[in-house]
Amino acid sequence: MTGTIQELTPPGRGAVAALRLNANLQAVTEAGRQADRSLFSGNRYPTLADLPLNRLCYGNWNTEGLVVCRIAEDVVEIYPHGGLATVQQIVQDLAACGVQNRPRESSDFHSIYEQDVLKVLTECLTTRTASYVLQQRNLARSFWQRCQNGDLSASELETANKWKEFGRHLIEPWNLVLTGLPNVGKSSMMNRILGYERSIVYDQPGTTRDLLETETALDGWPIRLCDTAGQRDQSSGVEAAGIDLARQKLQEADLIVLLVDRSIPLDEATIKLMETYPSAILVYHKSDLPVDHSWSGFVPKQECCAVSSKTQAGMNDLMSEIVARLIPDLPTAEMVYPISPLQREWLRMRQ
Ligand SMILES: Nc1nc2c(ncn2[C@@H]2O[C@H](COP(=O)(O)OP(=O)(O)OP(=O)(O)O)[C@@H](O)[C@H]2O)c(=O)[nH]1
Ligand SMILES: [Mg+2]
Repeated sequence: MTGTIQELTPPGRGAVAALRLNANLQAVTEAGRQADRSLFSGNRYPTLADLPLNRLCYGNWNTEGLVVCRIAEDVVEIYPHGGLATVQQIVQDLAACGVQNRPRESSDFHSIYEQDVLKVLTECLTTRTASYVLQQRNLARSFWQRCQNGDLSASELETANKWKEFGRHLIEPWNLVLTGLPNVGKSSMMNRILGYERSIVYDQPGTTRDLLETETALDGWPIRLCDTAGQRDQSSGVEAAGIDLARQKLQEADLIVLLVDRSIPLDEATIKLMETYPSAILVYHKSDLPVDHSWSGFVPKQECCAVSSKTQAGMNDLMSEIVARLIPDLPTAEMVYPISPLQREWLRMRQ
């Protein structure tokens, strides 16, 4: 039995996938019966061999609903939903019938480039980041071709390197980690930023034990927000393990938000935290409560925002500050920079 099956859509997430089967459909159907594989079965047209020409036909492949269209005597296009498992199942079932998997057309630079960018596009989490990927798709093709040939100027290389991290974050969220002593309101702030109750809030210290990560978007930028166990030295068991995890997470953070509660006396543990994270955004939390007198005259090193998760006062300013710190600058419309691991590798080879 000869014949080929080819994936037409690039790998990655998508609503619909497309595959093209090129084979004698009668022979494939017969081979399917012998191999005990349930290939296509339609409501009106029971097997692939029964399909009429140029008509979209609904049916099932195993248990998955899909659409097929016979576009020539020996050619059927198959449109399952875009999950990887279904596509693999179709390819495997046909392989069991002797149909070969033909690689995607990817031999020339343009199709490699196009597939790579389309994969990035399917991984974008927001329309804002997708608009940057689309801009690069049209702008950067000749740039990357010249990069292959070693024809980039020093200033082009410099620009590409400068915006490399920005390009990476178009599909990888920035890591934002909340920290502070127990009970300062980290979980309350997490819920306020997200707009729903993700994290347990309770009036006793030591409530959050594990890391709680959730993806969200601020101003159209993808952010992985992490709530952590409150840091205190006299802890043991599960709580101490949670604090260890929190400290590791803080090392990987792109930005730390350090919360302090000025309604209670300023103590050594709070001062130590402020010294440990000098580049954090410092949040004077629970700003709806009166400030304890021990804070008078205290001037921290960090930028600070007064915020109340209870009344939401200061919340918008804090969100703007987070975005300004993570993305202080934007590339202009004519700048080219890498947006995928493959493009970063192309750039690395030219350094
Ligand atoms: N007045 C006031 N109370 C708040 C505010 N934010 C949180 N709280 C209260 O502070 C207490 C602790 O809040 P959490 O959000 O659980 O604090 P946490 O920092 O996550 O605590 P741990 O997980 O134990 O480290 C709760 O009783 C909250 O209702 C605020 O802005 N103003
Ligand atoms: Mg908590």
